[in-house]
Amino acid sequence: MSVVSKEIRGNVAILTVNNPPVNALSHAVRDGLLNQMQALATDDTVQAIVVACAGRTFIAGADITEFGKPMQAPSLPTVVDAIENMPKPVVAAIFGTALGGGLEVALGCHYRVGAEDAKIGLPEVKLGLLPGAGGTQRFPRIAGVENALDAIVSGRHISAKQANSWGVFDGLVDAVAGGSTSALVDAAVALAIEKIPAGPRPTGQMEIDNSKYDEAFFAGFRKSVARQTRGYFAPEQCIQAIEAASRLPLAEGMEAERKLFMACMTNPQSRALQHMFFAERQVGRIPGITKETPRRTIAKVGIIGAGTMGGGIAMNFVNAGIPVTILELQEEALERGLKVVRGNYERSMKRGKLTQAQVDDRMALFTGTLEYEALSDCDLIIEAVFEKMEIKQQVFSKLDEVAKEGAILASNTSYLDIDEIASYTNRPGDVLGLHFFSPANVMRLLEIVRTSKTADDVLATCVGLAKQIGKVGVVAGVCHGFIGNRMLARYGHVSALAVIEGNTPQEVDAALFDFGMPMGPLTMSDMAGLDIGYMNRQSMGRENYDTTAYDWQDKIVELGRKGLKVGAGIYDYDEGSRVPKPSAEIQQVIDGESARLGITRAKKTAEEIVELSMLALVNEGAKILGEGKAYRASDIDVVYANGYGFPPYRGGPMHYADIMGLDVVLAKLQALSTAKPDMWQVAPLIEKLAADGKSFAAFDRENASK
Ligand code: 3H9
Repeated sequence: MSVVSKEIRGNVAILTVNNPPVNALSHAVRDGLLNQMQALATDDTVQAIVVACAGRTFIAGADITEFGKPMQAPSLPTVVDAIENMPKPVVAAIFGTALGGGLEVALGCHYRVGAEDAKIGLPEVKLGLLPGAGGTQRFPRIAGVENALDAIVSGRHISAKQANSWGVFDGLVDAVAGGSTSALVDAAVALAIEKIPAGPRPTGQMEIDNSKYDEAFFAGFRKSVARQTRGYFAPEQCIQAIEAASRLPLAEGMEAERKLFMACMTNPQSRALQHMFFAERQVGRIPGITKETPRRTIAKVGIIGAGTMGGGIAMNFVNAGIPVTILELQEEALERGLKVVRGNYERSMKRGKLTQAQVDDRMALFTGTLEYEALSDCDLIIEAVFEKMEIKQQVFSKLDEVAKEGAILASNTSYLDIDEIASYTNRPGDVLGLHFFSPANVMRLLEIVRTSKTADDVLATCVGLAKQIGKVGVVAGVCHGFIGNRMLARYGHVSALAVIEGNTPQEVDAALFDFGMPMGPLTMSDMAGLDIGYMNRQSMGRENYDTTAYDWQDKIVELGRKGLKVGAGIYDYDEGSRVPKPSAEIQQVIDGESARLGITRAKKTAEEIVELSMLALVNEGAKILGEGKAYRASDIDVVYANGYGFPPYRGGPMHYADIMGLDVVLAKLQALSTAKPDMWQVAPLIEKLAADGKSFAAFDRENASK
């Protein structure tokens, strides 16, 4: 079957795009659409046209794999213009997701019919782009400037019902939900026939009443999104393009859009964001796991521990409709935990995200228990108890007694050896780590930690489950801190040392905040609680870590300043406030410690702090990769962007290193290693890749083809 086929029904031609998996607008599709349109323009037997799609969705956008390669004509704007300029009505039949260039094609059509469960969107901004085939010009004309700003600057998916209320659709039909689209196509054909007398209604010729869209209006909008768009290049270009739409006729607006689109396309952010897009889709590919690998059914989940973590983890499953039994040892703790969960849902309700009935339905999926035996019918049991091996040992020995055969037993540990945890059961193949990030109901990252004995079907099940509960699940091997926290330790080391060697905490934090991190590392330590690192160091023994870097932090904890939770840490906090304020007392502690250690304080520049922090992340990332504890460099990028707030527009630390060039990275690491050999042992993988003139991306590609 051709990528764009034609069926004639009476005097209506139905063009069907068939380019699995998502009908992306590859060269063949653009060419096919244009050729068919050109032929139909002069075909007197056809008086109206329907644009439909085969498979699981309407066109989901331009073909991202073609970006960065020379464009093969026809361009998408040419195709969309050709559709809009057709002398006979053209109707789009939309189901699944009409995204990006796909929605632009639909906007080029004169009318649109949608399935009720369809979604539309212009998500280009998430790829560092703007809708470049007229989307910024046509969408405001049809949906209004406010709605266009909302949709294009956020890139979010919009339900057909909402889009219908904005005037995007001319009719909705019943949900398709993976079934047949024949009723949708029938409705589109009927509308096409109905519109023959009226003829085309080009979106581009619709007028925008721009009296209220003055500079102040756009300035107000910019301010309203400033926090979410900080550091990103594309959102501002999107706003300027929509501003152009509100002031200029289509042809001139299209010119403005093209210039802004090219500025985005050539900005490094777009390459980084496209890298993230594909990286997130790679994480599910696990060597040795195929479609044929059996999966276990997860119909009921048990959670041990109703603290913040346990409750948050439980919410993920309940939100996906999976009932949860949550175990605590004390009635009081159980009640407290369930109250926190209810409170979270009620806050969502207040923000209009859930109805009372939905809150009640979700709470009904929770069962609280004080007895391990109540977990005996669970298909997956996750423990989220205190981080101590003896406690984990007790929990897993007990689970081994009560869990049914075939149940998956998971630990949410952040650091502990899961091989050892598994050894406390008689079924180590059923054991793995499911490391959620706090707050567990919000953070997208899930590290799926495979032990030396985890069975393939257990791993495959959990990889699928991650997607089902809306997480991005990255598989890691067992090592101290797995991927994310192992790298975080090196990053924290750099910032702790920078402070004792001469910078103030706020200088270190500002450098990394300005780089794009949501907060600096020292603010983050205050937030997480300084006592965690303190206890960890106490258990390690002074000979096993860099005391110079951390003694000042230990002093702070010993002053009773454990961080935000007690209103004082590295920073001061006003009563009830989460805003860190520089502390004169702490600066004295730091200066005193520097003097005690005989350090002559000298400031590093913000650039130096950022560079050292990145080198620390990359060097550790490369060790993790070289040891096979991560499958891909891009998996590491996904971990850092989704679990630690690394700015996605920089593509993750490994992509960042590729952009620097691994030869440059190696030279810098070697210099650091000469000065501080203990801290900066160069990762052998960086030495090897740099010697071969290769990048981490090349390493990933080579491994994928093995
Ligand atoms: C654009 O349109 C620019 C224009 O404005 C201007 C031009 C001048 N291209 O996500 P999934 C692949 S920018 C190529 O796992 P789901 C994907 O890599 C584009 N490939 O499925 C994966 O491949 P594989 C604006 C694409 O059901 C497979 O399809 N559009 C594209 O969870 C399945 O994907 C977007 O940004 C693409 N456009 O979600 C939409 N899209 O199996 C991007 C997907 O080999 N796409 N693939 O790993 C999505 O958001 C989701 O894929 C979608 C389906 C919601 C459609």
